[in-house]
Amino acid sequence: MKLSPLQIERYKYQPKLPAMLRNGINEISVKEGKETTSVADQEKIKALFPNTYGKKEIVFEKGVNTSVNKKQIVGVILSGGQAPGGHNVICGLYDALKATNKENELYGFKGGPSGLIEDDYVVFDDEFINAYRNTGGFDIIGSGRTKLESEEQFAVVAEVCKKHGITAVVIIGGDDSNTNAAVLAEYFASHNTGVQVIGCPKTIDGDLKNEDIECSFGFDTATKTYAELIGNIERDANSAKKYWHFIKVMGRSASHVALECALKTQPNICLVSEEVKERKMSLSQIANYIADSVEYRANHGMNFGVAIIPEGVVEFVPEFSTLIHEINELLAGSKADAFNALPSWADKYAFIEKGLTSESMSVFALLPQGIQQQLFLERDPHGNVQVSLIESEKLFSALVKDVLVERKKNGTYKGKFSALHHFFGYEGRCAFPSNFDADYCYSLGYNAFMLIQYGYNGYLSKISNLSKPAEEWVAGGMPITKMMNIERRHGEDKPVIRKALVELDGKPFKYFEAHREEWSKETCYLYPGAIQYYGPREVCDITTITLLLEQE
Ligand code: FBP
Repeated sequence: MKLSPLQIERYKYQPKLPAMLRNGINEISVKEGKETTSVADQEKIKALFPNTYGKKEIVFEKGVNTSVNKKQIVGVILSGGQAPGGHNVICGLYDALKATNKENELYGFKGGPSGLIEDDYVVFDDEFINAYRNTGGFDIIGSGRTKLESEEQFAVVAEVCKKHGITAVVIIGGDDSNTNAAVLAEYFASHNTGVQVIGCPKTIDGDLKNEDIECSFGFDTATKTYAELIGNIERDANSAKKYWHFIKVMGRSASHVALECALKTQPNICLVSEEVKERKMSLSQIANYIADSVEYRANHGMNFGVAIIPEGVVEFVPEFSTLIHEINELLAGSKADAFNALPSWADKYAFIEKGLTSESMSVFALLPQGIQQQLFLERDPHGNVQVSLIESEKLFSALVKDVLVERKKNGTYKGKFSALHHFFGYEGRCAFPSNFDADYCYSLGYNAFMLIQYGYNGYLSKISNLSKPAEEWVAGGMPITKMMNIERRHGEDKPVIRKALVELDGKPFKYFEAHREEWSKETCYLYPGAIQYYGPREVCDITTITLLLEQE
């Protein structure tokens, strides 16, 4: 197989572990802390997790390894969307497992959680693992979005584990996957299977974080990749001085990715979905807000700019969510067939006009025709509008254009507005992990094995103090139940890890808020450039501005 020069070099990179994991397996001891309680709904969570609730938080430290040396056979799965560093979690897990006992084995279940149900696996060896060290992607075993959540599935997984003598399962995933990891851990404990479950926090969206988990892996590399591209576009905009660039960035729901990219590149505009919701902003308020920047800059000779739009923003616009809800109702069940049978868009439009409330119809009428059609044509298997497919970068540029046409008529705006559109998502999910993610992920995997070795079940691998150099990181584990509360999901009360949205009183947003007016008027662009893997620490190893601000 032909390899790129960077890939060859990255194979040689030795990820950095926290100091307490560096002295060799025989010198890793465990220190137990206080018993834990869940962040909310303690009695309910305790009742749902009688065997795994309330366990102690732990940290590792230098000392004599007192774990029982039995043969371990560990299964690992990757769950959900790709995130840079996933391969290194598996490499760290493998290295710790083999360093502890050469007889230990690591099974990789293929294609995500479904691999565990279908018993589709590979057994890793050195050659296999070495080909994936410090590389991006999840192609080592693939990933998937099947949810492991029912008793029937758990029973099948228990059988698969029994068949191979598996002693522990490591689930690398986001908030939902780790919620399910906790439920599986409880199932295994209550059925005396002896199988342990350990989770690892993954997602480029950055929304799996809380007082214990400082950040999910992949967020650092993905935002660095997008910020490089946004910075390049800013420089192009500032060179050509003739385009407004509307750039949508991934983040299914939370705006952490958009906010971090804004902190790194200082664009003219960055929408933050959580603020849109808090301030109950309408589409036209948002369009006017962006148009104010376009107008000011045009009046000062700058007919160019850059606006970052978070992927999930439209769902946070109250009037837009109402519209989506009404459309879902309008086409529920067999009504969709009647709609689809209508011959032309004009007929369909008349059908829509009859079915929507006048408030929603006026929102619908504002939308460009392409977006209107998207709302009705691209629907998921349950018939619901697929909000994530809405091209919100095009939506907002079209709405801004309409506002500017009006302002031109009034004589307040005299500039030229020419918009270009971009969507940065998949570009960042499989990049070579930054040094931070390579180190963090390797540590998460290595640490996950130490949790297994010391017999913990239902824990999340926890590495903290992440804004400091890796040697100062702290390795340990936290019971997943500590992060849970009860939320209403699909009409039922469920124990879940709370998704972390951008906090409007948090330091990252506050910093952005304090500077955005200046950024919207002046050209304050920052050009972060490409991720650097070799060179001074302050260029290569520093993590996100979000984390630095949160921990300053
Ligand atoms: P995870 O939450 O599973 O990590 O995935 C996040 C994400 O990358 C979002 O940013 C994006 O909206 C979504 O996945 C895309 O999903 P898909 O890979 O199914 O297209």
